Amino acid sequence: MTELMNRLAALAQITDGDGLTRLFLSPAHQRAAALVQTWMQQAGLTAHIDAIGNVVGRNGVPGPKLILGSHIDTVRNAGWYDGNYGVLAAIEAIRRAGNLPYGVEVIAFGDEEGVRFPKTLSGSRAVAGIFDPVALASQDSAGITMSQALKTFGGDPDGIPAIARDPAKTLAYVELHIEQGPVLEAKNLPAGIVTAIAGASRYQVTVTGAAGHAGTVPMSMRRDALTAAAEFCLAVEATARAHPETVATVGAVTVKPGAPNSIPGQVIFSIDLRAPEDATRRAAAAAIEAAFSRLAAVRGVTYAITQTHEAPATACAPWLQFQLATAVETHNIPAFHLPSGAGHDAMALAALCPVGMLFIRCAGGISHTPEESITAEDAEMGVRILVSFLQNFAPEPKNV
Ligand code: HGY
Ligand code: MN
Ligand code: MN
Repeated sequence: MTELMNRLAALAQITDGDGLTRLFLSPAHQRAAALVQTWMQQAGLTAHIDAIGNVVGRNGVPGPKLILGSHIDTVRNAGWYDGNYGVLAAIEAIRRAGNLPYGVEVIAFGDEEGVRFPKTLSGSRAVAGIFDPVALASQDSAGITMSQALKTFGGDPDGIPAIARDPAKTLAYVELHIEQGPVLEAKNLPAGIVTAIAGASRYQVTVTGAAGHAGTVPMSMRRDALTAAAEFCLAVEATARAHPETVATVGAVTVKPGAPNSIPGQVIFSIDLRAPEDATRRAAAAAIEAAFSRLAAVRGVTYAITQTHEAPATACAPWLQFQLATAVETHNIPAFHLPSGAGHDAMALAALCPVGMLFIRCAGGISHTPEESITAEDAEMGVRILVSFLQNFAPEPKNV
C-alpha cells in the first residue's frame, strides 16, 4: 500500500458510525479536519481551520493564488475516496511539486454532500463569497441549526463573510476527484479531464392525506399519503426518462405516523434532479410539478414542494482543460474529456474564478457506497498528473 492509500484508509476510520459516515460539523468531521490539518503541515504548508470548518493549507508564496481542494464530508455509509482522495492527493502533489512560483491553497471543504442540512456546498460557497446566511438557521434531523452546530464545532458564524476570497487575487480552482461513473474504466483510461458539471436541483416534497386505523377504514374511503407518494415517485422517474440526459432520484422518504397498523397520513420525500443543460432541468421540474398536481387531485391528497438546493450547470474553463490535458499527455495517457454527472465544490468556486477538474477512474463507476474503490496505481497517476500541472501552470492567457 502506498502512503497515500494508507492515509485514505486511516481517514476512512474517522466516522460518526454506520460505515463511513462523516457529516458536516460532526465530531468525525472535527477529528478528520484536525488530521488533514496535520498532513498539510507535514507537507510544508501553513494550515488552519476557518470559521466554517474548511481546512486551509497555504504555501506562503505572496500574490494571486491557485486553489486546489475537494471535500472530506461524506454521504451515509460512503466509500473511502469521494472527496477525500482529491484532498489528500492535492496535499501530496503540492509537497512533490516543490517550490512553486505562485501562491497555492489547498482546501478541505466540509459540506459538499449536503446530507446533514438542506443546503449544500456551504464551505465552498463561503470561500467563493456566495454563502447565504439564511442557511445558518436551517436545521438537521435533530433540530440543531447550522449555526449551533458550527459553534459546537468551534467555528464562528460571524466570521463566515471574511472567508470570501478576492477574485482579483485568485487565479483558478482545480479539483481532483474520482469519476464516480463508468466511462474512464470503459475507455481503459486512468484519468480524464472534465468539460462541465451537470446542474442540480433538490426539493423536499410533503404529501398530506388522512391518517387512520389500518383495520377499520374501508379502501374506498382512504386518502393514503404513502400510496399517493408512491405514484408521485414513479412520476419523477418517468419524467426523468422522458427528458434527455436527465436523472432524478428519490433518495430519502419519511412516513408518518410510521406504524404498521396506521394508514400513513403524511409522507416527506426528497428529489434530486440533474441535467447537463439548465433549460432541460427546468423543463423536467415543471413536468414533475404538473404530474403531482394531476395525481393529487385523483388521490384526494395535498402536497407542498420546497426547493432546498440549486446549482447551475458549470462549465470548466477551456484553458484549464488544455493545461490539464497537457499534463495528462505528459504521462503518455490520451487526453479524454468527459462531463460530470456528480456535483462538486467546483460548482460553488465557479462564482469566484475559472474552474477545472481532473477525474481518476473508479471501479465499475461505483460511488456513494462502501464498494467504491480505486487502485493505488490510478491514485498515484492522479498525483503525478497534478504535479505536472502545477509545475507547468500558467495563469489564464489574457487573449482567451
Ligand atoms: O450528489 C453529488 O453529486 C455529490 O456527490 N454531492
Ligand atoms: Mn464528491
Ligand atoms: Mn459525493
